[in-house]
Amino acid sequence: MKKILLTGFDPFDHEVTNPSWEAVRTFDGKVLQKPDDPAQHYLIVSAQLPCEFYVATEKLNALLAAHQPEIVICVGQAGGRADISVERIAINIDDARIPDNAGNQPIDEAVVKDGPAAYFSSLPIKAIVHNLRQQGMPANVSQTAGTYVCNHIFYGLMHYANTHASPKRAGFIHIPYLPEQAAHHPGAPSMALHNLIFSLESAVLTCLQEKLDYKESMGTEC
Ligand code: PCA
Repeated sequence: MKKILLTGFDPFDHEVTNPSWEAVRTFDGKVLQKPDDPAQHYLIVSAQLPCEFYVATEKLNALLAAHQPEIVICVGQAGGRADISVERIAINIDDARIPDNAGNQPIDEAVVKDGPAAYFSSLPIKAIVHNLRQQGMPANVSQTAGTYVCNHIFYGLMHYANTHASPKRAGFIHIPYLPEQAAHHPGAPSMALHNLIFSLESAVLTCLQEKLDYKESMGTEC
């Protein structure tokens, strides 16, 4: 059966949970049908990545080699963001504000030495956002995944996808805090776990359904 790989991260920065893994873990072993061709089945594999530079990429590369997934969506927490943020671009830079869970704090280092400056997501990012909005979920295209472990894994994923036959489609989605995390960050936005799960399933179904992305304005001014 064809496979879809979803990844989430360990908690980091004094949090006791990470919404990305809490949402992604619920998909493990689930089988989805292609919306326009229900005879085609896809098995979802969920994996948890450490919030660590380098080791997370090694672990992801091993998962990609072992499962040869058609589609990969890596998911991470973006504390302070209100929307499901579908990332457009991964950049070849690590610049850590805080040390990762292993104490690494790279500053202005390339993710991949001599790699291209950036890679674009190969997910239908605007179709994902469009469909989420249609279903009542706050969603947006994000123009930056930051310069921490999420951008690092996103760039590593896209580098692998651009140098191997699979995955055909790959990208990154940032999600807000869970309400129980936001309770400790007064004023911070959050999203309930069931809405995060609904949104990720919608994103995966959009990837299965849409061959091309939508041409719809979702850009921003500075
Ligand atoms: N968010 C961090 C790393 C792990 C996570 O869930 C980030 O945005 O880089």
